[in-house]
Amino acid sequence: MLTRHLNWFVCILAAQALATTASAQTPAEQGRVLFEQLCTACHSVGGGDRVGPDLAGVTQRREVAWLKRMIREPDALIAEGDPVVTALVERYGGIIMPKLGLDEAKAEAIVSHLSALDAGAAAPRPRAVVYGTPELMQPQARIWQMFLLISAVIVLVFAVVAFSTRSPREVSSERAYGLRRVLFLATLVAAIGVLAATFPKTPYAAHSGAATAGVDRIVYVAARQFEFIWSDEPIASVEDVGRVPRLDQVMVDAGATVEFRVTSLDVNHGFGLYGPQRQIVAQTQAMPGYINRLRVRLDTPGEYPVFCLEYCAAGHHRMRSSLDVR
Ligand code: HEC
Ligand SMILES: [Cu+2]
Repeated sequence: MLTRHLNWFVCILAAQALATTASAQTPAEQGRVLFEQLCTACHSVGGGDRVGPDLAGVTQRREVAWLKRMIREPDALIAEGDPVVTALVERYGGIIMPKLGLDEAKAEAIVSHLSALDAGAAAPRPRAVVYGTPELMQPQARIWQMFLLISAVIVLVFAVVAFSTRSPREVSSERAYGLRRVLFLATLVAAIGVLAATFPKTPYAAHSGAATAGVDRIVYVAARQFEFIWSDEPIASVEDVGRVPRLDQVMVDAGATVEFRVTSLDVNHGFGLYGPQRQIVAQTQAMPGYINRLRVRLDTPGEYPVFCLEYCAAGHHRMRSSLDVR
């Protein structure tokens, strides 16, 4: 199991490491780009644990030499039985931090970025996202009651039919076929009617071309194992991560129509947007090589959690984010 995880991560992350070309100015700035490209999928700084530990304060709780080794060759540290790493591996569910093929200079750059964050010198930290236990609130409760009601009706119909055929009965096949024809035509008329009534309301017409009429805000979302990256500009590849400014906290005006442009940097993910009462509001797939547009008007102020809706590997349950409507 452990080696399977390891292989998995090494594969994905080796590809990401290859794609990395760091040519930023100061070591801390170079470290920031590397960190966003290679590490934020599993680590936040001050935003809570992800697949790996929250790295806020890590430069204060560990020696620099140890940190650099951990960043460069976590596999060797683990193999040596380093007590700190051994305890961490146990705490983080046996998931082993991958070796990312970084050289000394890059490891040093990342450590200087982390030190700058710990010194409070750099950009404001992303706020910790805290989720309460999801409760079965009003919308779900109503859907559940409706489901029970419809199920009861179906069971009732089956029961009536089953009991009505207990003793043999004469049935005119001509009348039965006649009834069938009537039912078929009635269903057909109803289906065409519903289609005709709702077809003009589909949002797809507005989606054709580059039309953004009626859209107040465009938000780009790039999913990857195991995070959602938000931006006001497109993020199409791992190289864009760290270069294109990220939004740590997405704020949307209540009543605004938002167009999410959703893609993935690795495997398929699901972009599931939930409302303040934890009811699902909208969802689309996040697919590598595609940009899926999702338009939603967000009327109710509150915190809208975002969860990955497609099992995407071992850290899937950690793939959560949120946006604020005010
Ligand atoms: C695939 C997920 C993953 C990625 C990517 C990853 N890490 Fe880790 N990291 C972990 C896990 C999990 C641990 C906990 C130890 C373990 O289980 O191996 C960890 C532990 C650490 C620790 C020790 C934390 C402490 O409290 O002492 C540091 C430092 C660290 N990682 C830095 C980095 C940096 C820097 C990068 C990017 C270059 C990175 N990690 C990329 C998963 C990851
Ligand atoms: Cu997932």
